[in-house]
Amino acid sequence: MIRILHTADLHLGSVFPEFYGQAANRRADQLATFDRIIALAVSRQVHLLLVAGDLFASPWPAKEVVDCVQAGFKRLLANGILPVILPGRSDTLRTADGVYGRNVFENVLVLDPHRLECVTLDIGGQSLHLHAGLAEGDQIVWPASDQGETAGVHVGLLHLPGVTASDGDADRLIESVPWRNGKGGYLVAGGLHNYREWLEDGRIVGCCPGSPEGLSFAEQGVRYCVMCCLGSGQPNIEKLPVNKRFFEEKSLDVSDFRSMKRILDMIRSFGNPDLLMRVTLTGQANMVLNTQVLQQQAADAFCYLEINDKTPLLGSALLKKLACSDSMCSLLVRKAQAKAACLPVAERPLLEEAVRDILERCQPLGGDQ
Ligand SMILES: [Mn+2]
Repeated sequence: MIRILHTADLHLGSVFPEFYGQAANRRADQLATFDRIIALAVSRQVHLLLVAGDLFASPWPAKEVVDCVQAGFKRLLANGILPVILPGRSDTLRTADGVYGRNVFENVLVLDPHRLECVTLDIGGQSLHLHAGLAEGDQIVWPASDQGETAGVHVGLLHLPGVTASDGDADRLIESVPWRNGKGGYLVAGGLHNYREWLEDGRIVGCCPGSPEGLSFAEQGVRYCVMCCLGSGQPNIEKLPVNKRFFEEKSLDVSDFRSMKRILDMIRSFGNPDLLMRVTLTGQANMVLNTQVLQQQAADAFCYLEINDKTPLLGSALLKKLACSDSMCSLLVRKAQAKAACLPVAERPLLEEAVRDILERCQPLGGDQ
């Protein structure tokens, strides 16, 4: 039995410009997740760790990132585990001075997809053929050989183009795997940032584990690397959770909340230091919501918090009430409503944003306390 642990799309050293103060912490999380993958490879006593592209976020990762990866690979090699890397789009080999061209990873097998390589390894007397495929545009090219016929286990490595490729596109690409009709073949894929597996007649023929540490709100929930056992029978896979933190999105209908304090308490009740959370406020608010104040006062309950206010303002029952009141804001509200009525629909959000901004300042804590 050949045991393989495979991952892809770690994007170590990502810049994370959208996460403000959390960017450095996220980079540390990524390295912690990389270490967890190394530890899993060791504890599961695999023969190979395969990375199907985008190990690094760029071909020129920072020294501390390279140091951490070097240390991890050394640990694997000391345990008789071979690291195999297929460069991806982010850490392409096509850059002369890139990380893979500097001989920094001794005894690590780096496959060049542009060379259409097929490498055969001897794993405890069993032949393992590693085929590095190249996905470009809407085509995949595989090394030309009599691969389907050669005895042993066949594993293809492929970095698929575009994280946004639709399921159908990916399926169509996968259909081109030349040894898929042979026995024991398996495809290790990267490039899709969320988990995907491909079955044929109930038998697993390939798997893309997704990013092991989410990079954005498009990569939510538990993240995995995949353990695969290959031998004479069907491949057998196991999903192993590896992520340090979790992305999650929630929508909160605020129609029944009478104060900002209540909304704040509710958002805080979702809190978890391992959560990168996006809360979207919906419904009809009973007060002018100040998302900045909510965000500031709830942020410490999360690793990262983002609040989006999608409640309507101009035209809401709240503003109708405000327009008729004798408060300082009523004149502003009436003028804004009159202005909105003659503005093209596309320009109303800007006006709404301006009115919201002013009203927030007039009523910083809003509603009944
Ligand atoms: Mn990627």
